[in-house]
Amino acid sequence: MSGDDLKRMAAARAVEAVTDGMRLGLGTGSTAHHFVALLGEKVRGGLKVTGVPTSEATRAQALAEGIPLTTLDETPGLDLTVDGADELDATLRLIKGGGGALLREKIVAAASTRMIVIADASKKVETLGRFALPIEVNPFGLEATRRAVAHVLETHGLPTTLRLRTAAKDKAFVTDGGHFILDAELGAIDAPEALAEALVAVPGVVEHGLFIGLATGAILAGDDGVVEYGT
Ligand code: ABF
Repeated sequence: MSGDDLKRMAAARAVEAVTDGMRLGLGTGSTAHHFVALLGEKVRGGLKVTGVPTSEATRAQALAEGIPLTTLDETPGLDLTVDGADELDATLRLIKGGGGALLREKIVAAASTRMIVIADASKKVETLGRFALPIEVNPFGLEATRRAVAHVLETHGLPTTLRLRTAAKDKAFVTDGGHFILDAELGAIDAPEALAEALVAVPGVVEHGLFIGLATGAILAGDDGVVEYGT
């Protein structure tokens, strides 16, 4: 099966967990895109849910699917967030942010009772870090922040890379929140909790892609079927 088939399989299993009246966090990325599309079919069939999108891209898709939307101001507590991930380990620690939506994704996940990660099984790793860690930074004082982040990462001895726009390689990628992203090729992150703490202490760092203690479950699709972890 193709990677996209696997993502759709995981998304389809997650839709089965959605029941009438649920207040949902709607994730971002290609796997979450399948979830929102399949959820839209259920909504058009009568399922009653509301959703908080984790990006402008997901907002547009959910609106087109006819999924009723709300905000965390109107609905500060969500029942379930379903979102993708770039990597996850055996204790459901994640790296997210490859799609640039990590800040709203983390805010929405933190407001949810449950967070289920949907992904193809190749995202599961022994140790986080093979995927470059996104670090969302305020554009003000970028180089000073970059130097401070490099100091935090010096144990890894690797610089960060400013993420550029796909369409215009000479311009920095700008998140929905108006921030830049530094990507850190760390290879392996032996102490995710300590790194997360050190990064948020850097003035100018808005958020980072380590999601620790947020995911409560995962649905992973591989060639030998769908495996569910947690709740
Ligand atoms: C999003 O989903 C991002 O945080 C993450 O980068 C992405 C995973 O990508 P995909 O589902 O397209 O594999 O939540």
